Amino acid sequence: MHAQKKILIRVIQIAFLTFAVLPLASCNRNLFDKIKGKGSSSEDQKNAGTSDPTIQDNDRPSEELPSVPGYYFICLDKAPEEANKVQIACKSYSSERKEVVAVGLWTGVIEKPQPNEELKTLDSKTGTFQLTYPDPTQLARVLDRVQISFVGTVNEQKVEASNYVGRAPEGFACATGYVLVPGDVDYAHADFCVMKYEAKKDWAGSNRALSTPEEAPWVSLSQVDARLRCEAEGMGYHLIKNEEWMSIGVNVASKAANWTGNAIGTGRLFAGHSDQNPSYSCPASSDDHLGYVETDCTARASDAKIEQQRAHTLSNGAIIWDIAGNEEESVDYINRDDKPKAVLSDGGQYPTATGSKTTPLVQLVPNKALKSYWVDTWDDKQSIGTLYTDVNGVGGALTRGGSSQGRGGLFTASFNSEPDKPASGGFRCARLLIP
Ligand SMILES: [Ca+2]
Ligand SMILES: [Ca+2]
Repeated sequence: MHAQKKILIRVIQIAFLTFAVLPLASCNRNLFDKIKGKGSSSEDQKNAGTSDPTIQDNDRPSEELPSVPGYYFICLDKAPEEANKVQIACKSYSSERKEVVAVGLWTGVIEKPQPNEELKTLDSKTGTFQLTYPDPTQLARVLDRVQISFVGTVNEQKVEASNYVGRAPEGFACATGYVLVPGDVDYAHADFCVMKYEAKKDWAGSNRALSTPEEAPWVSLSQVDARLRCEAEGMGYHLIKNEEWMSIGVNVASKAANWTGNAIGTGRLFAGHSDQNPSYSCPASSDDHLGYVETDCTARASDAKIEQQRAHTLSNGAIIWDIAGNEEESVDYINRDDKPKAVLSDGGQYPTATGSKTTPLVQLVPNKALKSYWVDTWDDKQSIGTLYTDVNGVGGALTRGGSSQGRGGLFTASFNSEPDKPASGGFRCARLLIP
């Protein structure tokens, strides 16, 4: 058996050496080293100004993400179903970051072999691999040591490429005001940075979109203008995409600490400030423990309605504010003519909604088939949020999350805004870590 393993690894190594594009392989780490450089270290965060909480102009990230012409691949590790196994799933993208279908041979090796490591190809069509470790404690950062190569065709073009690691390196810190979100193999498929708070206008006159706890959210920008404000922040910055929103959502919902009963599915998922008390949106607090407002915008540590908690915790420990309530938020997604259908007489509950060809329901809310912890009958009773769609041909710009007025829940979705007209809520910017 042991000899067979050795032979298998040798075969994979030969395949790799035959097809790999080694310069691209070393590109991964250079890329992240470069990203780590500016606006991300704790030193930078200290220098960001203690007296003035706004981000200074010279803190604007100046590094440029390398452009990769043609096609590339991003690989992520999946949460293991068994403690000593990790699966790695790769997706192929065009340089415009559009997902594309790759047809060909995927091969994988472990860069720094360890005793008893085995990289098994589960599906060479989709680029899915599995590693088995006798000792689960060896699993940490395994993705960094895996190199996967691809030779085949994408859109009928011959392609040879290696993978980008979709996980940020250990110790990576996002720019001031942003938090790191673990990518999800079913959605964003790579780690990314996102504003910790709803975007705030820089009243000092720069017109920049800032992520600070102070001030009320910047509202009433159209989706088009929100997109421009985010892109003006620098290379890689953009209005949050729906798949990034979903990556946050499935991560938050999978954490017991975000449920009022402190167990997944027990009680309610924190619904944010959405009870009309007060009946307007509020600034956040620099103290993550003060996640409640009542009567006015004074930040409080508790509330009779425990589900009104505004601060959600991600699996990496990062805290993100107001994703479920306060102001609904524009995301970079439009579906005007083929909307999913909500049963409005049922309050837009997800279990009675139906997806469309363009927007399957799973793009708005997870299901059991996708995430084993999910229960498909969950609805507003669990405060997961609700769906609002108008007739086709009207609006179509997607907003997510509830507002101080109601519809609380981080999976709340509405397709009613016109892309170029002022949206009723605010917005949030995100940043790609990889091209
Ligand atoms: Ca309240
Ligand atoms: Ca919000």
